Amino acid sequence: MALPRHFVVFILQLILVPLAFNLCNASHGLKNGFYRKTCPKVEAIVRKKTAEYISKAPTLAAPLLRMHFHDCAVRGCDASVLLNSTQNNQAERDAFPNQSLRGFQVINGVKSALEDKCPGVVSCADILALVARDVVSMIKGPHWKVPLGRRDGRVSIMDEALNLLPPPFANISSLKQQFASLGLNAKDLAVLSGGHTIGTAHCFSFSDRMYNFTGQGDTDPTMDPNYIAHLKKKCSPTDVTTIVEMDPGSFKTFDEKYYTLVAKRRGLLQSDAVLLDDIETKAYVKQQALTHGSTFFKDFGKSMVKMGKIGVLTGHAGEIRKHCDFVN
Ligand code: HEM
Ligand SMILES: *[C@@H]1O[C@H](CO)[C@@H](O)[C@H](O)[C@H]1NC(C)=O
Ligand SMILES: *[C@@H]1O[C@H](CO)[C@@H](O)[C@H](O)[C@H]1NC(C)=O
Ligand SMILES: *[C@@H]1O[C@H](CO)[C@@H](O)[C@H](O)[C@H]1NC(C)=O
Ligand SMILES: CC(=O)N[C@H]1CO[C@H](CO)[C@@H](O)[C@@H]1O
Repeated sequence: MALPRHFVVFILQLILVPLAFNLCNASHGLKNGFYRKTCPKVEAIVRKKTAEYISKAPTLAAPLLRMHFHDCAVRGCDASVLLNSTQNNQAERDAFPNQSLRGFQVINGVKSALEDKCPGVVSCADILALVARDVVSMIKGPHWKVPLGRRDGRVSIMDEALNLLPPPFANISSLKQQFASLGLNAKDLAVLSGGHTIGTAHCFSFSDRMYNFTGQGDTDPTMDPNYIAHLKKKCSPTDVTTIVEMDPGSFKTFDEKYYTLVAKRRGLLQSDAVLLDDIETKAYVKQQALTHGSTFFKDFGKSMVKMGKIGVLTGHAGEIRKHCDFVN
């Protein structure tokens, strides 16, 4: 007896739709232990190689954390930030906000160590996520589990980095909006800005706050005037080379002091200061300042995992680059 045709179709749908859905899901998700069979020692190799660099040059920790953010904010976490410009294309890393990115040699060093042990297996995008985690934990910050399985993109466009990376003078509404478009909420913004507890900024990233805030030769009224006086001694109005510690005194240590500074109106960038302009981000800053960062480390790991999932390529999308500076 033949089954009615629509019944067969219905049964097939019952079987195929969930199957297709599962396949889709599997190819969209990152997971812990992604390389368990293909490169079981991946995390140990990354950590060892990264430690070699950081022990010689501890200040590389900051730009390596920042590099993962700059990667994820443009085209998702697909290592597009690492691609070199070519004759026909200016890549993200040549955009103005990338001028001060450093540490590309660390990523390439880690990549070649991995290519020795498991050639063609571990993506540059996963390396960026692991290195960012490792450098933070090496300078006394939190440690978190990094879900893996990202693949590398083939496209990198300078203008996208110019348009998508938040400028240091961004106000709170545009910061919230930019983060929201990445799937990150106001709390993530307050938490991830805490990355500015390490590293340095060039004078030009905040000189308008000291010398020409509204174009009238004035200063930013939201900044502690004593701090402005202090910064003016370090930075002349036209200085393009000097760098200043973002968290003076502990810029090489991942701690919670960033929030104490911002709460005291001593956040270095305008984008730090404006966290006090929104109820939610202000509450977070005040709370961490008051409680000596009671939840900051845990929050940071959580928000970094969330950031690390932005727009990832998985499954058969993209490729596993052989060299992080170039598409295959
Ligand atoms: C909220 C929006 C953000 C803005 C507007 C911003 C802007 C900046 C700017 C202008 C600098 C200084 C660059 C220079 O003058 O050399 C900087 C440095 C840095 N940023 Fe951000 N950033 C933001 C978010 C983040 C996030 C989410 C992270 C990581 C979780 C991060 C990590 C860093 C680090 C570690 C440095 C120091 C780099 C070094 O020492 O070379 N930033 N950021
Ligand atoms: C990629 O470009 C950088 C400069 O932006 C250069 O130092 C590096 O050598 C280039 N990479 C390769 C493999 O040519
Ligand atoms: C924030 O900055 C954006 C972009 O520069 C601008 O369009 C907007 O008017 C500003 N908002 C406030 C409240 O100043
Ligand atoms: C201050 O900014 C205004 C407007 O952008 C500009 O015309 C002026 O030349 C600047 N002054 C200084 C001292 O840079
Ligand atoms: C590290 C790096 O590649 N920096 C580049 C950033 O962009 C400027 C141009 O704006 C290049 O000169 C740098 O080489």
